[in-house]
Amino acid sequence: EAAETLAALREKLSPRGDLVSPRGRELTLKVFGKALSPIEVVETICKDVQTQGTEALLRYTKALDGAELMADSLRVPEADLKAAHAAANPKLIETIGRIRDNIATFQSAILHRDVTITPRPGVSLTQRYVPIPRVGICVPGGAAAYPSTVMMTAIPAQVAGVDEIAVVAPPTPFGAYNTDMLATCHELGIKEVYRCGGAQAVAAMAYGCDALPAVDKIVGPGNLFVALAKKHVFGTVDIDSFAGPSEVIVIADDSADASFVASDLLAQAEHSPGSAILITWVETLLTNVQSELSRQLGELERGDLARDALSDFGALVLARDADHACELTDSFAPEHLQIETREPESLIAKIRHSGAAFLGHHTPVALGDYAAGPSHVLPTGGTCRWAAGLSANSFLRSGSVTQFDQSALSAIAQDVITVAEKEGLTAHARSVSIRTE
Ligand code: HSO
Ligand code: ZN
Repeated sequence: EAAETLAALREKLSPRGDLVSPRGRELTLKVFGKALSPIEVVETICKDVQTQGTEALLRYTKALDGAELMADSLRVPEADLKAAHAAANPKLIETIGRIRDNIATFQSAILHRDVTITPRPGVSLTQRYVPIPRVGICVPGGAAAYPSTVMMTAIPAQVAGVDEIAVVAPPTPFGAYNTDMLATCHELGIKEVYRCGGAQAVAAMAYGCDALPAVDKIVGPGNLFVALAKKHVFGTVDIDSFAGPSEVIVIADDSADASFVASDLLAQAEHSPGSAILITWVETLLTNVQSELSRQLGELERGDLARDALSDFGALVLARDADHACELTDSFAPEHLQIETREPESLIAKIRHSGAAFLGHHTPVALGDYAAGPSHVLPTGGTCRWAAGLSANSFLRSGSVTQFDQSALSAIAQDVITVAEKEGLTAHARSVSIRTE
């Protein structure tokens, strides 16, 4: 039964581009003259921005975000970035500085370094890593402002040595008009910030237009339209991931504090949509967490959102034992995994799939969301079976460098010629024999 509940939740959490909500139907009717699915909306917007450039970007920004901007007011003036920084609470600026150090320390430590081997005399084989030149970062601006997302994407990119960073945020009070977000950009040395969001911003970054030069890779979270647009432009540019609602599985035993566990589930649920799942084999803990949830819900600012998210995407699961809990977790493959047990190290060793894991009673996911060092941009929807979270390495591209001297080439020449002749590619064979005969 536990496995079925989790499988149903997993299904429900995968982003669906073919469904139209009543609000979506109304808006698309107004903007496009007919009801379209989110996928069709995104395809139309991307095509228009690709062929009509800045004009289409501004048109959709007006129609969908209600902001009337001009080609020259799309980019936030540097004076506004400076002013937001000057007006920001000094405590926020100091905090950003400390968090930047934490993120940069971890991200620099894990950065891929060039590897060269000399398997035989006269042979040099290198895998080298070079930064992606220009990166676009999507910062959401709907229900809340996310300065943390600027830090968790831009700092890894800077550590990797990316030359240019462009930030897009929708023209809303929580987006491109949010002074904390703008102050964060300025503190991090980001100069290019654009007032646009949604599929139109993703398309503009991918195809480029007069007002927004094209980037090479687009990262960062967003709503379904942003996610679908990133998928649409993949191939023209690289993207980080196709992100759905945020998720956590908390595994807890009798050493866990029910009030801590409930606070972790609620922290995830307030993302709205956010999925929060407890797996335990201790029945009393499960009941205690349940009553803690009702108690703490009443005290939360976003309590109503969290309550809805818990009933839509939450579960309290009673497993047979610790091994069963690990098995259930592995097949769900959660974005976040929190292990609040006596020996979390022994459990994480049995779990292969999680985007990010947080061990012990003193490591809430919120610590990773804001300050620890690894990025909070993580694979959702079960994609951590094959995808990694964002890191400085996401902004590097690897390439190989090969060099042989003449005697090393002579030693391997016959192998090349044999396979080239099998393939009927005699010019290939000749380019070797001409050097060695
Ligand atoms: N938990 C989110 C990131 C976030 N939390 C931003 C708070 N602000 C996805 O990992
Ligand atoms: Zn979070």
